[in-house]
Amino acid sequence: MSAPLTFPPDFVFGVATSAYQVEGGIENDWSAWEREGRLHDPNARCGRACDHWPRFFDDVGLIQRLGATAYRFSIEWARVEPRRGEWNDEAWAGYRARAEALVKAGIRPVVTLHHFTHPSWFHAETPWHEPACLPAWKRYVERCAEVLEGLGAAIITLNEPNVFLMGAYLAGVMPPGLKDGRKLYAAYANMVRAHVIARQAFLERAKGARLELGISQHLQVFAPERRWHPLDQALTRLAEANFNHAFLEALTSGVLAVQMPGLAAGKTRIDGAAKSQDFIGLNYYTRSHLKFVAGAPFVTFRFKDVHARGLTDIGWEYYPEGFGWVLKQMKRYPLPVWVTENGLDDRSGLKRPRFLFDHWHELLLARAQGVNVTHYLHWSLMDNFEWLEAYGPRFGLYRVDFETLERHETPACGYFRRVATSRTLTPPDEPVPSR
Ligand code: IFM
Repeated sequence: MSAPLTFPPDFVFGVATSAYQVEGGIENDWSAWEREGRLHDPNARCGRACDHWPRFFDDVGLIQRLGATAYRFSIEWARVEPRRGEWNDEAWAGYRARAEALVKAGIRPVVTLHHFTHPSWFHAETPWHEPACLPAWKRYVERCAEVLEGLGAAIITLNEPNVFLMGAYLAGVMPPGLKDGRKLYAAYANMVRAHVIARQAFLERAKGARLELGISQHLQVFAPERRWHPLDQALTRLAEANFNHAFLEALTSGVLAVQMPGLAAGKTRIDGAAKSQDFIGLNYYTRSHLKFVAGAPFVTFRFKDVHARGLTDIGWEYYPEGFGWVLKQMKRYPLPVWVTENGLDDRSGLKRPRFLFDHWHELLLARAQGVNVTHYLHWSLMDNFEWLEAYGPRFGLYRVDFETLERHETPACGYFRRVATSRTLTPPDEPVPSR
């Protein structure tokens, strides 16, 4: 089937970042993690990142130049509540001013409330697996709702809770660095409750006005490493159910069901969780191949260059067809789909135009097949701090020189602008090396 090559007039093109990855100067659980030497390079530090906090108002111009009309950024809880119970009012006012500047520039704020990081006190005093997390979170999100009131911002309550929970509670590679299935399930359920609490806080402030709120879910294509092997096949089905769908199902039916044999299990009805999203926020990057290994502490997976296209620079499979596949999977949820992240690590800066073309083509194809995709937010506006990999990967439409902090257009900026403003998908003329 060939896709219509146009985006509808109300389709939203935008870009995304998260606070810790771009703002700079943040002291939180992740900066402590760095000092413990937990990144791939034990000496790597996030530090001033892109210095986006002071440069935000200039960076709005970068977003405008892309023809983008939505900017997804996050509030850093550690910046606004560095010590438990003490607000930093200047930081709150700073977030309000930044959101207002976007609105003034014709860019809709899409604000994430939790994107992997926490104040330094959080895991010791109110960790996700304890009930105490909920009042702490409630106080924080009620203030977020107050500060953003009246701006028409869309809200992402939680970014990739599935990635956070697996990384922080099973693989032990994100703070608090646990490997504990029982705590994992408790944390999973509390994060669903946290979403419900945030929704309530924003509904109260919306005073009847239309609220658009959801989570950003990381969706991967999973495939068995050995196609014929029943245990690899079973693992693939378990990953789809528990990683891709458990959270989304809970926010649809109200029941959180997790079934990860030998790791974590539970089934709980959570008050208020049913039908608690206004859109499905979807983050898509790649496919992984899973292999059952007896006695392995965690899931064994790898990225394969199945079509000989070359892996992306971070080592992930280049697999745009998977984007179409996950989009079509979303038909089971009766909501519009917002792509809240999609991108690649492109260190040459030359591969992104082709990446955009291939992924937008899949998106239009999925739309033609009945998936109501209404937004596409590219990850990322600019190169930034990539968690365990620190500053090696380059996910930005704009290249950041981390010495001078200057931002430079990559060839993808012109291509993004052309498609976002013409709403017509034509192949890029920008330099495109073979993948
Ligand atoms: O940089 C991350 C982002 O914080 C969450 N989603 C995936 C991106 C690329 O790894």
